[in-house]
Amino acid sequence: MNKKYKHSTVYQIYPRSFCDSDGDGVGDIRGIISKLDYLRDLGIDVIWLSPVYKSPNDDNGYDISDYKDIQPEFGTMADFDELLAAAKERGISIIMDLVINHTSDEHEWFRRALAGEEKYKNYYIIKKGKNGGLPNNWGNFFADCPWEPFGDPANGEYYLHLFSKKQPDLNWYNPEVYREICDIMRFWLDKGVAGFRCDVINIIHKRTFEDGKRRLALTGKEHYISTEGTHRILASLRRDVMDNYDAFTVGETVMVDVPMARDLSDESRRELDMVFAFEHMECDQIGVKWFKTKFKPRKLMRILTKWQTGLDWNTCYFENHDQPRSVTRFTEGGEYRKVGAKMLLGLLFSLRGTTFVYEGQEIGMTNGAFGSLDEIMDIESHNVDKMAKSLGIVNPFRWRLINKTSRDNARTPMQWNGNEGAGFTSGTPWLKLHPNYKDVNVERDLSDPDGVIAFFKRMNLYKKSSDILKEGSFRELHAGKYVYAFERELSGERLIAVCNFSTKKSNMPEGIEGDVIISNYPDMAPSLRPYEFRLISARKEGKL
Ligand code: ISL
Repeated sequence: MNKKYKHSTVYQIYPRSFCDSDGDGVGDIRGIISKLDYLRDLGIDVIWLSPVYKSPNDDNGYDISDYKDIQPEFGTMADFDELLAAAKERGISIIMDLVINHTSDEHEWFRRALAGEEKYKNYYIIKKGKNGGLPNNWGNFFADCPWEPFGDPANGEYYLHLFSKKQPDLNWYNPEVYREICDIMRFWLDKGVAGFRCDVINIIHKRTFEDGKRRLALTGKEHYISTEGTHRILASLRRDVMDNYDAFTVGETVMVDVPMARDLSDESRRELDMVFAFEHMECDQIGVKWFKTKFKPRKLMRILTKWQTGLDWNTCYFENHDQPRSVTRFTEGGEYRKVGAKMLLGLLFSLRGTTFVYEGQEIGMTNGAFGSLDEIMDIESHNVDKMAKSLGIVNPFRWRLINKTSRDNARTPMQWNGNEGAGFTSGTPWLKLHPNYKDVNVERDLSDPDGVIAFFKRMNLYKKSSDILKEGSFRELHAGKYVYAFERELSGERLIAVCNFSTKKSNMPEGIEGDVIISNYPDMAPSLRPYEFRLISARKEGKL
């Protein structure tokens, strides 16, 4: 584990939606530079920058056409260098998004492959169809078919794309691909970036291309989730590249269980520093991620406890650019939005692990307010609509499904102030602003001593100053229908976090005594109020 970043607070920026400096409706690098003081004041140590590389934007930058250039709508390489330097001046490091499972089909490698250059054909996974059909029966992450004819369909060749058809998967069996990626990583590390968030990193190596076991979604996944091949590649990348820069890596690892996550981040294996697991993000879904069901707090508590006790070190996060907003998912929102957002932040900062927050979470931004699919830009949502339609699901139902789960819920422009454009842009935003920006915005929240940001800062500062929160062990004390309580302990000193996931009052679990150090209510009461959070310094003699 890279100790330098272990206790950092990491803030994810989705550049398209963060701040637009030139009025084209799309966030950009100069916009980010203009907000660095704000991030420093929040106590942010590291920025995770979602992709800013050149891209045709089929998947908002996760389809890269040039890994060593900047997307023109985000600015120039000079802007990027300035951002890096300006962040450094403020003590903020930057990690880049490393997307190496696939490139864009507009990347030069894929173009040259299509033009018939064998060398580049071997950069991708191109297979002959079987018996007049597809090469295998695999599923696709974006509700599509993962095989697309490669060049002239008459040739009967297909390329694999586990995401959009404009995102062909790279062939990690080819040592040339490995060398190219090492070169790209060195390019950014030489500039001074601190490391990488590695996109879907545990699926890069496919063990075989045989048919998979039939499933509702992602048939074939057993052939590529966390394979030994991926472990080998990660260990090599660490040895050949990361170690020379003391770089930090956090892997986005999909569909991992605790043992898999442990193997990917275990210190002795020297692969990734830490991983993002998803089980807690699935606590309100039935099977496939596109079917959300009613949130049951106890399920979230069980999963959190399982991971807190199962791994020595976790990434703690409730939001990112792929997930609906936590305050909408895990609280009733509305009149409880502010107190609920604070409760979730209190919980997040009290867990053992590195804290990751997503832009807007610090003011309790909510899911977008979209009226129909026309207002949604995300390719995944459009594919889900097509798939649901082909299954005969009629429209009010399709829309209900998509509206709840769309990744665009997290991608609405950042709400900086109550002026037209929300301080995000002077032009027309690329994605519909949430109309609640007049109430929910940074300027207004900052001017409120009881605002979400003020609470964020308190928790963030407290965690940085508390060895118990930083290094203490984790023990669940109570996981009821609504109330979650756990203890963090270090050398006999104990802190207890208590959360009420209800709009109603709840009793404090028995046996918890001590002084409240931080709470999201201004005063004390015998029972827990709606969405109340308390961080308690436990009396040493207290029985638990
Ligand atoms: O979106 C998801 C959950 O709703 C995930 O299934 C997601 O597709 C998966 O976690 C992979 O995400 C990453 O790779 C994708 C990209 O679209 C996502 O934005 C990125 O975070 C392909 O590069």
